[in-house]
Amino acid sequence: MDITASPSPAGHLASTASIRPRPSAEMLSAKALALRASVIAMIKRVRVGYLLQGLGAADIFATLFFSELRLRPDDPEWDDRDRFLLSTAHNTALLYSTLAHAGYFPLEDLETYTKDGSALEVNASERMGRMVEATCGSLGQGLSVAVGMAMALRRRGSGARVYVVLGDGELQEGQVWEAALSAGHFGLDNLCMIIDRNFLQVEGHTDKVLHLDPIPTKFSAFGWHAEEIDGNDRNALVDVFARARAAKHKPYLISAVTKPGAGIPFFEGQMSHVALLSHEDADRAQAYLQGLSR
Ligand SMILES: Cc1ncc(C[n+]2csc(CCOP(=O)(O)OP(=O)(O)O)c2C)c(N)n1
Repeated sequence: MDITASPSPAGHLASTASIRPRPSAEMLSAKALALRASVIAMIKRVRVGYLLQGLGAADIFATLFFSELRLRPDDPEWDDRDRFLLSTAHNTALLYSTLAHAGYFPLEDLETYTKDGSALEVNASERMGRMVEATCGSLGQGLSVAVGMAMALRRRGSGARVYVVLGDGELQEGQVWEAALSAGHFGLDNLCMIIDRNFLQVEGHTDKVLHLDPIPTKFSAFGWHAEEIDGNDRNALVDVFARARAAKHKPYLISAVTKPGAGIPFFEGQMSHVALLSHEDADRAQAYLQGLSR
């Protein structure tokens, strides 16, 4: 699991991660299924929340946390851990499910989601401890934090990498583009940004609010490696993270096109930023997932 790093001749960090075998498709499929089941159980309890985004981004989170990120859940403060930031901070049914399934805290704690006194707030905050590297949620700030972390890690010769997930609507914040310019300028090849490209924001479809395409072309022009992939295709995600890890001299942008509600056919394609989940629909979804896990 450990990584070491040494400066490359070009002065950029070459992170020589210990070679890890490709994760099995079955393992990642089981993790994604488990995350979706936890998201539904959590939103079922509170009846309303970030259900569609949680299901939509489950394959990204499964691939990141169970294949890509170098972490030590039993030692969250490990200096050379990869840093993970959820810039929108609100997709927390999914984030907390992922952290619990990764072993950061007991699965039973998910039952305290949004309850008074629980650290599992609707918006993730540093009250969670190191699992939440920075309190984000004022949209547009996460990439700036990630750029600062990537620069600091590079300066001290760490091979750790920084991963930041942004919502696509978040790209409408000007601060994102200032940070993108800096990351390109400083050639931060230890930085990987994933856009959850679900075309969904509070006011409706992103194209109706402020047209965003072509996202990769825009980031390429800012000095990034950039590509768009199917964010619900775990094989494609494993591959793109490998390309990002190997890429040099530029930060890496992955526009991951996801389906809101992915994995539950009767939710897929619904476009509600905060979804109401009836007990009947929750039961149906749970029965559907149980059928898949048999
Ligand atoms: C600066 C700022 N403005 C407004 C909000 C309120 N807000 C929370 S989530 C959200 C929409 C975000 O859309 P997107 O990034 O696409 O996330 P998704 O809907 O896909 O989860 C808004 C406007 C905020 N948190 N911060």
